[in-house]
Amino acid sequence: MIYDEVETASREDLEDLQSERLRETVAHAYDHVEYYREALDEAGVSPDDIESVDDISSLPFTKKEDFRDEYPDGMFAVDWAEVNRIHASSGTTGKPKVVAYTDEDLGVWREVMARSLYAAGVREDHVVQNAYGYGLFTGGLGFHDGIQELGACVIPTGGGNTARQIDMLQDLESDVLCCTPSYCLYLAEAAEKRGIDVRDLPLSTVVIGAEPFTDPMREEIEEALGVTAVDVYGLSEIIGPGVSIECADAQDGLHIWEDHFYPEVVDPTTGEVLPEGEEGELVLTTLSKQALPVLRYRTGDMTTLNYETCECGRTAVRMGNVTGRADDLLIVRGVNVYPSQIEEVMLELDEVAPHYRIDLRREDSLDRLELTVEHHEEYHGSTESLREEVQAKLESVLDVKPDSLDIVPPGEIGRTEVGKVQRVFDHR
Ligand code: DLL
Repeated sequence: MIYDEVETASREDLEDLQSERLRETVAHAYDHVEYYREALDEAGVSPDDIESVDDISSLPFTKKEDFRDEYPDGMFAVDWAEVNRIHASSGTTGKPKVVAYTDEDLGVWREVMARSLYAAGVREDHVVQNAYGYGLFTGGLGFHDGIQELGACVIPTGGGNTARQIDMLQDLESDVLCCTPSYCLYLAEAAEKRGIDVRDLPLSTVVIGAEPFTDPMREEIEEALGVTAVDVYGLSEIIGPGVSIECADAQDGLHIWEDHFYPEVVDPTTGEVLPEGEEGELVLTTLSKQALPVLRYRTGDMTTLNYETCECGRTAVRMGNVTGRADDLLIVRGVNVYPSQIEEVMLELDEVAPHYRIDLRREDSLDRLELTVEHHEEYHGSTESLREEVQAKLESVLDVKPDSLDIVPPGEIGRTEVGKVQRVFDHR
């Protein structure tokens, strides 16, 4: 079942639409954003050179730093009088990235969010609890508008206040919960402490995103809450949530709404465009944004693209689940380690809970990799033998041996009730 027929458009029709919109977007950016005028002039590209999406690789990339350098409104392509809403993404250092929407942009966002929720299985008669944070973060209001556009009922709980979230799930019998993957686990745990098993509640779907997670983590969530967990992806610079989502039918890659966002996958080091199926950094170009057109944005997120028609019938290209970012890479004593590798190992073991932290330190000019992981509530065996088991598994996957591995009791590792979870702490 499809929300909008564009989701099943032929590649030819889609590319015609994308080409027309790309031409408009490049001209709009060139005419109204000094940053783009200079970047295009420097690259020797005129908007008139862009005839179709095949010409996109001649355009320069936009990077995170460009947003910071142009803080707060240097990337805006419309006057403030036309700006209807502002969001901002905080980041860990420096100024936030401020993003703007015209009334028309907000309409597109509502539309792609409604489309996304529909693909996830949400229908008009559903009660949808929205536990993404409201405010400058795009999660709360992005979901809120989409749920309403679809005609479902939104419960705007926002982030945190877990006791009330659980009451609402129980008393209002929410069908769908929208929140980060880490919060799903936190909620299940908090409910259990109150003697409530979320699996017994009517909740059937969670729409999870805003943080990377691996397949074993998703299985853990589906099991703990007794739900289907659908992966939703997006970023503030492009629009917010709603760039892509898995369909509940196949759960096999996230459909990118290509009539509004043009994807490419590039080699993160050279910037060279990679062939279909190869893993690289996702680069996105907005095709309809008015307040903030963005050309070839280096998202930092690692994924693949698959143009095969999905078994759900949608032709919209699918991106792979994002398990990490290009800059997640940890270099420990010269060896590459990705946090997702560690997560996969930890979650493969039944005795281990899905809560872990990674600490990196430097001692006597040597890197130290320290891991802490909780054992499951039901695990009553010896900590030492479990430690040996986890260590052996980690060593078979990682090219570097962790310097310490602590197995701690359930609840020892700090939980994130609001916002995005942090699992890696680099003290070097
Ligand atoms: O996190 C938008 C969002 C809200 C997406 C709610 C999904 C649900 P930002 O705060 O700008 O926007 O962060 C964007 O978060 O570049 C990815 O690194 C990461 N991210 C978002 N969704 C996923 C996902 C929102 N499904 C950054 N899987 C992105 C993995 C994700 N990482």
